[in-house]
Amino acid sequence: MKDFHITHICATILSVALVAQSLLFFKDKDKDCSLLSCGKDGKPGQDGDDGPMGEKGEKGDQGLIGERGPEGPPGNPGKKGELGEPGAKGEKGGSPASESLISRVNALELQLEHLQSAVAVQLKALTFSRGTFSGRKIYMTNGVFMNYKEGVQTCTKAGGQLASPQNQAENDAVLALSLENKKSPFLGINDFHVEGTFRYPNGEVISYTNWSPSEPNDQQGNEDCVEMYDDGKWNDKNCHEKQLIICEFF
Ligand code: MAN
Ligand code: CA
Ligand code: CA
Repeated sequence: MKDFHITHICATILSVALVAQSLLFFKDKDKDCSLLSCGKDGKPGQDGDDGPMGEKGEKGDQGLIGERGPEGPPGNPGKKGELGEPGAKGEKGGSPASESLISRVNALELQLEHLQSAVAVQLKALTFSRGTFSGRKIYMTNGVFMNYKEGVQTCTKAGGQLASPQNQAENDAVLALSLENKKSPFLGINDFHVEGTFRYPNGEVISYTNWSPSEPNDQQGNEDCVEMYDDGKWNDKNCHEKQLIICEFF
């Protein structure tokens, strides 16, 4: 009887233990707990500390083109360009030195042409109102009347000399200017040194003459200067008279 009782107690303990074990391992299908351990949800916990910094992300897409910036300083001069194609073979000529001289002369000739036309234009403008020209000589007047000595000084001071025509063309140019001014000019000719021998202001004996008939007559022994009549002919005249002053520049 006593053995039976002990056996019954042991059997009961064993069965209780089995039931408890099965309850512990039988999980509620919705919750991560066993039927014995599931209870009511607790209060939410506090926020945890910040986690460690993540890894660097991938490079993003390229941005839009920015606005044009201010102009920069000028750059350094570029490098010398490559050598061009060789030119066609020229005609047989002299030495290389003479060839370069020829091209230089050609360039100078071109410059000379430009210069000549530029001078021609200036001459036209310069002589438009109060001047005429012949060859390289330009004749100008300031319209003032002076005696011979004053006239020589005025023209010399201006960098020229009293008009001294040395050929028909120059005589015509002086005549044209005197007719414009309607006055007879003094010429740069005198016989101060030797009576009857007329010279230019530089002392050279004159090489061209255009005397009026019966001139020079040295009237009253007192005519050592020369004027031009309105037909272009010359007359010896008293140097103290006041005549139109025409200067020549060359
Ligand atoms: C006349 C001529 C000239 C002379 C002048 C002087 O025209 O006799 O030879 O020079 O007078 O005014
Ligand atoms: Ca004289
Ligand atoms: Ca005279």
